[in-house]
Amino acid sequence: MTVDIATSVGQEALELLNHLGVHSSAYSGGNLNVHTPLTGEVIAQVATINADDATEAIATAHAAFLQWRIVPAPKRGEMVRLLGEELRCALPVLGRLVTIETGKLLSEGFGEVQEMIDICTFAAGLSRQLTGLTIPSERVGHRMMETWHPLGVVGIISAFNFPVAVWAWNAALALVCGNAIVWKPSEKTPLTALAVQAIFTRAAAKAGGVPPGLSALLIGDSSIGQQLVDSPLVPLLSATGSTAMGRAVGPRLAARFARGILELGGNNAAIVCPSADLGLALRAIAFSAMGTAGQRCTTLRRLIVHESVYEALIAQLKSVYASVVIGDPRDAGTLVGPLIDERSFRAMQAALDEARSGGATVTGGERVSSKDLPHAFYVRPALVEVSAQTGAVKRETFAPILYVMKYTNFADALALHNDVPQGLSSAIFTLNMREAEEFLSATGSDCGIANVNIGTSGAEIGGAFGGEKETGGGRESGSDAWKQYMRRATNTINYGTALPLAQGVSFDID
Ligand code: UN1
Repeated sequence: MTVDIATSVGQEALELLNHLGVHSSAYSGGNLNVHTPLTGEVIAQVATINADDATEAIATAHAAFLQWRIVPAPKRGEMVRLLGEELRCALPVLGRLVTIETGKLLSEGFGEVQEMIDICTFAAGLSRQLTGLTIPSERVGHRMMETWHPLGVVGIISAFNFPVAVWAWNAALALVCGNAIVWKPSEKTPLTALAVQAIFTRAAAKAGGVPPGLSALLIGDSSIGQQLVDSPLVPLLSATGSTAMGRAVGPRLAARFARGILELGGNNAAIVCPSADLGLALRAIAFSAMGTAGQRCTTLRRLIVHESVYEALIAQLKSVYASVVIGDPRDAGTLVGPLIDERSFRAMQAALDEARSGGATVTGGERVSSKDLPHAFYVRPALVEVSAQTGAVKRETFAPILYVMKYTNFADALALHNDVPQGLSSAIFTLNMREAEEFLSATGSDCGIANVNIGTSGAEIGGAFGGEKETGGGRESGSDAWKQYMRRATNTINYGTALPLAQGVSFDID
């Protein structure tokens, strides 16, 4: 099989950037080569920022924060609503640019921008609901309450695979909460970041009253990320990436008592029970395991199947894996686009070799390329049948590899499910309510996301997103994730004339 890329991807990317209002000086003649995974060619050269410029941008963002925090929250929400409106207009163009820069399917590129719009809608509504509690006081003539205040500059470090949606999760909440934002995107995806910054600038101009530098974009290497990690002007850093990155970032944040929202590696599993609707499970597994070429944090990486349905399900999966269309993600029939780069391809092959030498049976996983595209890495997704959960099965390899295991007892399946260092997303396929409820209970899945009869990926923005264990413990997006972006104050007000002390303590100076 070969992959055929007809039109010039580079030319298309430049047209999209131009359409989105990014000036050509931002993406030509710079020192950072930007490759498209569709062909592997260099499509732009972006200038990176130096340490002094980054320091200045953080200081300017702090100054902007001091003004933004006194803008009433619903007015801040109006700005975010306008950001959502700009994104709505930009959706087809920005979505296409996401596809060209990351290799995800067009519908996934559009979906990513939709996710940005959705969080803006959520945050705009939230701007009128940043509510605290009124708490009964134990003292006569006293009232207690809780208030939520803006925090400061929020640093955002994002990964290549969701280059703009994860920024939006953080940006939309941080902004309505009264904070400034400073963003270091992945070096692999600066073009979509430039486009989003241009969109933000338009929304801010429409809103009016937005202080300059409220949202800064810092394109640079990991040293720029480290500046965000270490800056005393950044009280909260939200970082998405590998567990190794989180291990480096976490202690440095802790050393200066800064907050971190860490969204790190996942090793997500699904259990398929005897009563499962196998047709539905098959579709869910296919999307979760092969979608985005296995490059989501939430990608399904382990499948734990009851022995009674194992043969039937694996046979069907094998035929789906063998026939799935791999190719140009801009084409309507394609379901699997390219891996981001050669490094990712090598990591996939290394994991498959390790599994093979451990006795696993590997179906698929080979490179699917044309002679004309030596620098693009298209692969057939791999199904790997293993008898034990060891070695590579316990690691996250950011590629479309699905390890398949058989189980006999439900308790063993649950134990296997939880016996990995990561804890992001999980799913069970069953029509048995006891199994479903146990999976969701305190003794069930140990992940931040646990689903019934849907796959592990493709979460909506309304819920809190994040996971446990080596996934880092952070929560972004919906529910009450906004609280992390604010400073909580507990207030006690004495409206009486006496001064009773709490816990009945007496301290009489007369
Ligand atoms: C990620 O891969 O970092 O739930 C985010 C999902 C998407 C977000 C993934 N909504 O798959």
